[in-house]
Amino acid sequence: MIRSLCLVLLLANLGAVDAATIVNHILSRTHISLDGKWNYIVDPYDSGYYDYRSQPYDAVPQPTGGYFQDRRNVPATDLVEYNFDRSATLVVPRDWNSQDSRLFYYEGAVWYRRLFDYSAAPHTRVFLHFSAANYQADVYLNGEKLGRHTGGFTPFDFEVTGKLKEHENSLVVRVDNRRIAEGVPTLNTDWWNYGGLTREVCLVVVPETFVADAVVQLDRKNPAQIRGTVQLAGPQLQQPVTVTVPELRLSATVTADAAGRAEFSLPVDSALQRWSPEHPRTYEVVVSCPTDRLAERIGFRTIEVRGDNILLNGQSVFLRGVCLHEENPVRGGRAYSPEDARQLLGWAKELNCNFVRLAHYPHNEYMARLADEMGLLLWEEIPVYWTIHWNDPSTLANALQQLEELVTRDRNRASVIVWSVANETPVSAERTAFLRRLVERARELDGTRLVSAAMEVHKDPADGNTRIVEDPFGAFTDLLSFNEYVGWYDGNIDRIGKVEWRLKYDKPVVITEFGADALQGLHGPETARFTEEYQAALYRETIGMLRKLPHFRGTTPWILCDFRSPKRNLPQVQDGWNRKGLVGENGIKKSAFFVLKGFYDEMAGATKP
Ligand code: GCB
Repeated sequence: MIRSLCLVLLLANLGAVDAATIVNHILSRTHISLDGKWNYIVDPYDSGYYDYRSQPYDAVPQPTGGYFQDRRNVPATDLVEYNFDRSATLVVPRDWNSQDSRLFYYEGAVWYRRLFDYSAAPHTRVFLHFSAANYQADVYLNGEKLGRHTGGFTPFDFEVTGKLKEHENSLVVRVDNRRIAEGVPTLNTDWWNYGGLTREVCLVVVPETFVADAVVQLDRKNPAQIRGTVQLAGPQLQQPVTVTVPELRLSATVTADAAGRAEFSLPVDSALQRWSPEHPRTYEVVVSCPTDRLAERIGFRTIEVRGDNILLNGQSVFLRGVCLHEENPVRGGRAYSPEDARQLLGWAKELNCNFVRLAHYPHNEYMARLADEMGLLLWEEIPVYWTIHWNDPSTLANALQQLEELVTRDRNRASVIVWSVANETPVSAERTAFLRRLVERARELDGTRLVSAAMEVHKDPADGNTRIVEDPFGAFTDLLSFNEYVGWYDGNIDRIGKVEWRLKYDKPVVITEFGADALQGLHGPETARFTEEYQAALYRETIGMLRKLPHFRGTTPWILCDFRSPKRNLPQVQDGWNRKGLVGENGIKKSAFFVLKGFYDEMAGATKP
């Protein structure tokens, strides 16, 4: 579905994105794929972007150079020092690091170029859609700059109606993955900074007036009705809009207002089967108007917090979770495909999870769609990670933009129950104000889900065994969710049994990380770091401790699979990998996998630990 123009103008006002309109839910639309082999030029000195006085070539009306021009068949008399036609190719979608060994550690600019034909159909509009590009993308079509997008994990697009030729359109994208201090994330993270066109690129063709967005949910306050909004875009806005759920014989027709917006509600009765991990039932929902039709499968459920309980469809649920990075450890590189999603979520299912934390940034759209189908609840997050620039308005604007792009993409997914706005951020008034703005925005965009963040634990200076969670930001979240590393960064395993917890808030407690590094196949005594035995013992002890923790309602241990991190340099053990996975880089499960599975098998029958 394609988002409304007004939202885009709002984004433009934030100064974070130039995109003309956002195409969303492309998987439910007919689209023309531009995936496959793209020619590429590695440009570490930005020679294709700046002239020798460091002025961008694309900033003046008569550019004198720049790779975006894609000069081809150049006469021998002309001086042109690049040639896409003679350059090698990279596959899109995929990160560049795992396709060309010279690019393994590369952080900088790479120019991508794709040629394609297009036959325009009358009375249609065309959007060029990117499912993600890390981190900044400058996009040019036939020598014209379409715009720039900042943020590595969310979709964006540009309207290209009237700009396409029948033959050999030249699409050039400069992708720059340099880490920047004021970015989201900032310079320092514990994951690999994969660069490139990491997700699909396509053309989406829609009618002149089209369904730009449709939000369809079970009403949180009154679950006897499905409620939603439809947004039309185009010249004929005041049209009738019909929403139907054919399997339930539900239908409502409303007329969109002058701004193209329509609100609807559908009464539901006992025939509606609620979506849940045990019964992941979805229904086809069709949104149509005289000029357009859109259909997608949507599940209906409620999620809320009452006291220290998390209620799914009004029933208490214990979250048997695990964290995931968007990485395929066995093949190497960013996960990007439905098959990758199936492998990762399949392991989570084997653990007997009903919940997955997609850390630390928005994962590809297949994850949430497959989670809907497989019956996994999701925690989705934006990369407000560690110590970003809390006082920089452009950092906040960028974080808000990434949040909007994520929420707008996934708010019809029944699997998603939590929007997380941050991970392990240091307490300060500026930080709390920044995060509160994100919470407010998440609630404005979607009033039906929980909002939280992974917070930190502090030590009681007066008592070496007491750990405190008192972050003032906890007053604004629905869950008391925090990461703890007692037994790994905080003492040895023997400390775990001695720890006393002081939690400031009476909210459902979800431990969003605990864990220990272990090299798959490295064995030794339980006291020896990096052995499978140490990791398994830490899991056993931690589970014992958590069972006694007041308000304990779920956990997502760190992490399902080993993942690459340039911070992890211990030879013969880490070699550039964070080894806290329950599954090794070879796809083999470590002992701790089975310890956690044992706990989850037991919890699957219970609602309280
Ligand atoms: C954390 C971070 C996570 C790291 C993990 C670790 O607290 O949230 O991103 O990878 O610890 O392994 O240290």
